Amino acid sequence: MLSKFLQQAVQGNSASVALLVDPSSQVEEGMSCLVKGVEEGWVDAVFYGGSLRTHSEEEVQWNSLRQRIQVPIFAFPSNALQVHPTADGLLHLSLVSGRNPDYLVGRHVEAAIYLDELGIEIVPTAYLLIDGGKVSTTSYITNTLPIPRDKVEVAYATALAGVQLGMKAIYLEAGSGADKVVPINMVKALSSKLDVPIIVGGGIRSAEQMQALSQAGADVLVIGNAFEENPFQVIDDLRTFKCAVKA
Ligand code: 1GP
Repeated sequence: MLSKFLQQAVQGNSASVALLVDPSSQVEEGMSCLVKGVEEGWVDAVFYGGSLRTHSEEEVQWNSLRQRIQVPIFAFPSNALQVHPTADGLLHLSLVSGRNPDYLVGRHVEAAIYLDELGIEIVPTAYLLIDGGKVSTTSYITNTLPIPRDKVEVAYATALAGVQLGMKAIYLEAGSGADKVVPINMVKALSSKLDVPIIVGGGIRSAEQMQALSQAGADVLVIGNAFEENPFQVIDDLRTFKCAVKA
């Protein structure tokens, strides 16, 4: 289901949108907005995951998502051992922008047999952390440096290496709650040269940013913090973004 979702995203006129639900946060407040966003066609998928797991009622949260929304829920975990058994697919992230073996392959070894037993669809994904204007949780936790914003060639070579190693998607990550989204010229450069779906996330807070990233060639936009903070505003922005494309 995940590769089909990505394939459809590539074929669409504009970027698909995934809302990121972090297990460490209470989603209940935004749930009705999420349901509305899905029903009205503004939200195409849910990505589920985060760097920390502190929510004791995670199973309740997962079941509630499952019952109330009709779009796929894909696992987007910092550790694949955290994948929910009924997830519709796994973005299996390898942090190729960093040089920390744990996040390049170590965690993957630990989770390999578990994932095999789950039988979940896995999409190997090159995860590139790009400087989003402040130190991100990912950078801190993984002890890796993001790619500087002006190093488009470095980002391209990194993503290309991922593709050459067999990865089926690229995730350009400015970091959760980033001050600045991934640079538009970087998205443009990578999307024009690489033949794999490009997922972009981190700091997306407005319809204008969605529009600009989509026009630059992003296939999937991931929105987390903004939705947690003001779900009504995000649904409005998604409506603006998606309606502008249709017009
Ligand atoms: C984080 O890219 C996602 O992994 C989403 O970022 O929370 O800033 O929207 P935000």
